[in-house]
Amino acid sequence: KTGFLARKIHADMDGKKTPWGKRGWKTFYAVLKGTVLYLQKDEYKPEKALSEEDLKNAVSVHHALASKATDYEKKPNVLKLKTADWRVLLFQAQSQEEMQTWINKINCV
Ligand code: I3P
Repeated sequence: KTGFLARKIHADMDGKKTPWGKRGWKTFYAVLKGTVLYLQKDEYKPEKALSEEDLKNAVSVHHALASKATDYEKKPNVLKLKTADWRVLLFQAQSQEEMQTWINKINCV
C-alpha cells in the first residue's frame, strides 16, 4: 500500500506529549512494506535508495494499533497510530476510503 499521508507526531517513545515545535503536520509519500511504514519526502522511485532522513522517519507497525482518530476533529480522514514503543502518530489520508484502507492494512501486519 502506498499513498500520500500527512503526519503529526503527538507522543514520543516514552508516551509523553511531543514538545511544541515538533507537532506540525508534514506530508510524506508513505509506503507500507512488511512491518515498516516508510515515510518518504518524495514519491517512491525503485531505482533510488532511501535517504538517511527517509530511514529516520520510518515507523515500525509491528504490534502497532491503527484506528480512526475520533478524538481529533480539526481535520477529516485522520487515523491514529499507536506503536509498540508508545509513540502516537496522527496521519491524515486523502479520503475516508484511503483512511480505512490504511487502517486495515496496518492492523493486518
Ligand atoms: C504545532 C502545529 C500543529 C498544531 C500543534 C502545534 O506547532 O501548529 O499544526 O496542531 O498544536 O503545536 P509546531 O509546528 O510549532 O510544533 P493542530 O494542527 O492539530 O492544531 P497542538 O500542540 O495543540 O497539537
